[in-house]
Amino acid sequence: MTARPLRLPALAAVLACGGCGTPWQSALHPGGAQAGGLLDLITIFTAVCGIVWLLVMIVTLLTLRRRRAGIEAPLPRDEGTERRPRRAVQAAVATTVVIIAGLTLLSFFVTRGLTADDPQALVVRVRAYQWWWEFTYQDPRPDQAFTVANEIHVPVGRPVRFLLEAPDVIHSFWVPSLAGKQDLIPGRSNEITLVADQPGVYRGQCAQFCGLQHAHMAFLVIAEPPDRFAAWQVAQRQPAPEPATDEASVGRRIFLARQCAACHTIQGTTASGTLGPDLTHVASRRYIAAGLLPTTRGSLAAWTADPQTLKPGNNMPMVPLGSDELSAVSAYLTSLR
Ligand code: HEC
Ligand SMILES: [Cu+2]
Repeated sequence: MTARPLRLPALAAVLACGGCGTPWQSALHPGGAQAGGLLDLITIFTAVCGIVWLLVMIVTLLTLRRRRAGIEAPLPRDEGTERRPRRAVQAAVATTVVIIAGLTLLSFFVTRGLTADDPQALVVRVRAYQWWWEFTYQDPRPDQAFTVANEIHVPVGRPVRFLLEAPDVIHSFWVPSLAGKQDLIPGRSNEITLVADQPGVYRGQCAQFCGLQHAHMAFLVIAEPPDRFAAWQVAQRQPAPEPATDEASVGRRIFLARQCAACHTIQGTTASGTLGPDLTHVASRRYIAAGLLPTTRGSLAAWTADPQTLKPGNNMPMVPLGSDELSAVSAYLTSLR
């Protein structure tokens, strides 16, 4: 990872405040080298093109004024009067070529730096589904790998390589404050690498229309110091905690007996479905259903009771539960920290 942003302050400082609130979600508010490099490109392209536009407008206005004042140049009659406009056109063409070549080279080198491979990188496999994200942290020791959904943690300063897959339709992985977009395409694997230079919460969003709930396909990237990241990793590798109350253990029994377990995995139980998000530590995440609702006992209960009203068309069916059952299941889900 050698992409070092110039950190051009000008445009960024003025425009970034659209993304000032947390979590960050703005290409004008970079939190890492990749997004910084792209912001430099945006700034330089905008400045250069803005200057060119201004010059063209000035020349146009001057020409119109000359016309109106009746001092329009007569049709060129001989070599002498033609020489000046010809020189001007030649100079304009040469400048255009130089500018376009310059911008092309610049964008080539900046974007090439963004994809540089790094053996130190943390590797995370991403699977985008209609309409949620599955993240599997790879590990040389397979028993250390673990899976989460819709929220990832990354260590500040260490590159993270995302291996992008899409089992259903085309999606696009985009965390504007950390990197550019990369599509996830069925039958093909793409990659994107990013580094967060500053701790913070960054919001990502599917950036390729992928069906009814495309707009509800967000995720969070939480960048934290390496020791806190390591602690998070250790906690996520643990199996689900044992229910601490009677109600929660009734909830677990219902969860395992009903269809839930066919679609969801909860490590440490017999639930090992893979059609829906891994719920082993669902209550440790800030949102459920890909950014739709903050994680509270109430929202877990509401979601379980009627996922189709909250997120119409999503792939979780309504599983009929009595109110006591619902209460027990939500108690159990809330205990999955
Ligand atoms: C047919 C498969 C299926 C069944 C059965 C099912 N779910 Fe789901 N569940 C899903 C899918 C798919 C999602 C993701 C929906 C989305 O966000 O688009 C989901 C999401 C969830 C979430 C939110 C997880 C997160 O991290 O966003 C919870 C909680 C949940 N289900 C609980 C349950 C419970 C409890 C039951 C049983 C009463 C159940 N599910 C039954 C497929 C299923
Ligand atoms: Cu999508």
